[in-house]
Formats: sequence, structure tokens, C-alpha cells
Amino acid sequence: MDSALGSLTPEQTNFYQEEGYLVLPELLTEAELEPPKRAMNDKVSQIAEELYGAGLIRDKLEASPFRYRLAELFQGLDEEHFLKYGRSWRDRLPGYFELMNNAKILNAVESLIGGEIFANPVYNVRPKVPKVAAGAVPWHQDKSYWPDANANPVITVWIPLVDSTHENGCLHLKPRTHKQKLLAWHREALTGTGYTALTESQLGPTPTVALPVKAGSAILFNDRCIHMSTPNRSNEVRWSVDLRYQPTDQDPMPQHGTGFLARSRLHPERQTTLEEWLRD
Ligand SMILES: O=C(O)CCC(=O)C(=O)O
Repeated sequence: MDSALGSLTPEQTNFYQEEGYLVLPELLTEAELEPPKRAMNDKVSQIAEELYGAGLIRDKLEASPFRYRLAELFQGLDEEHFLKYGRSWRDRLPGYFELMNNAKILNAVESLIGGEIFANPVYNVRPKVPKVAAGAVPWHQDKSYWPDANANPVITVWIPLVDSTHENGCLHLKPRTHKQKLLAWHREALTGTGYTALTESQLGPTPTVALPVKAGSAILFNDRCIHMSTPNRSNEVRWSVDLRYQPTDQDPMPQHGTGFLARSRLHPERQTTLEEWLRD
């Protein structure tokens, strides 16, 4: 593989700095999405076993395709059954580590913050199933989840594992809002999961950009950039991950978990191995 794949052009870097986000269409190949998909599939199988064991389902739907199975498993169940597993997942599975260390992702991030890259502890696998209110994420700035961290230029890298569309609830954001301060947020009470949220009046005049993208595309955005996602009105799961990266000399936010050294041009021998990550 060309070792520079994913590196940004000066125009892309400028776009990110000015607009607060950047879309990299189909950055990852199907083969590169396989390891995280396997991890997700394993978790879905584990959930199917539990639902079956509890007598909540009569069929584990083992032959159902990745994009449908989780939605079908919960089709006849209540929202609470789904939320028992969390609105997003942060399991330590090798497939996620492989994705977070993908050279193309790290090359893109390196173009923005340099070659000393820390993978922030906050990464989420999002199984956005239809009909669960918590699938729709209200307008917010990611920084509202770590208001006490110092001025980290945290970069979110959002990647769908199936095509993300208007129908299944793609990401929407407000360009250039990353240039403002962190806004006062509240905890919403509609989804039962307490997302941080902004009121309509805080959104300002900036037009919203909807970002439907193909599986394997990456949407990079700044942690002050206002964004949200719409409900999933399809019959499939909108699978996605949101990964986060920052320079190594910034607050590692241990209160959110354990991050890891994803890339060091100065000390490559110190980069975290899979074994270390699984142990921590
Ligand atoms: O995946 C989504 O629907 C929302 C993602 C999001 O809000 C985030 O990554 O901060």
C-alpha cells in the first residue's frame, strides 16, 4: 500500500481548518472494514444468545446479513431491551484496535496535528437501529463531554460501515461553528440516555450541511463543531464508529478511560501494541 494514502492535500487541510470538518469519500476499502465488522458481528451474536437464553426471541437469526440482523433481533422488543446494551459500545476487541491504527486514518490525522498521535479514550461503536429514540443524536459539540479538558484540538473521525443516508440517519453539521467557544449545554431527557444537547436558539444562522456518505468514508470534525444525526427511518442498522485523536502533549482525559499512543514519528518503538491495549 502507498504509505502516504489518506494524507491530506493543503486544500483539504485548509478546508478542515476553515470549515471545522472534512469528508474523505470511501477512504477505507471493504477489506479494511472487515475486522471491525467481525467484532460487531461477534457482539451481535453474543446479544442474540442472551436474548434467546432469556426467552425474549425464538430465533437468533444467524443467517441474517450484518446490516439487518441487530434491527431484526430487537424488532418485537422494547426500547429498554435494546438500551440495556447501551446506545453505543466501547468494547476492547482487536478489530477496533486495527481500525484505530489504520494507516490511512492516521495519515489524515497527521496532516492536521503532526506525527505524535494519541488515540483518545472516547471511541464509540454505534449500532443505530430503527425506532430507538437514542439513535438520533441531538445538536451538540463533542467538547461538551469533556469541558474540563484543556484546549485539545480533538479530531473526531466518523466512519459508517454501511452507506449512511438521509433515510437511516446520516450526520448533519454546522460548518465554521468550531471557531466559537463551548456553548452552555443541557442534558436532554427524551432518549433516556442523557445526551448533551443545545437548544434551537443556540444554533445560530449557519446553514446545516447533511452528510450522507458511502460505507468506509470518513468525516473528520473538530470537537467544537456543532453536529447531530437524524432518526433511523429505514429497516437496517446504521452501523458507524466515531474515533478520536489528538496530539500526545494534550490532556489524555483518563476520566474517560485509557487511550493509547497510535503513532509516534519520534519514538515508533513506544507505539501501543494490541496486547498492551487489550490489557489496559
Ligand atoms: O453517529 C451519530 O449518529 C452521531 C455521532 C456523534 O454525535 C459524534 O460522533 O459525536
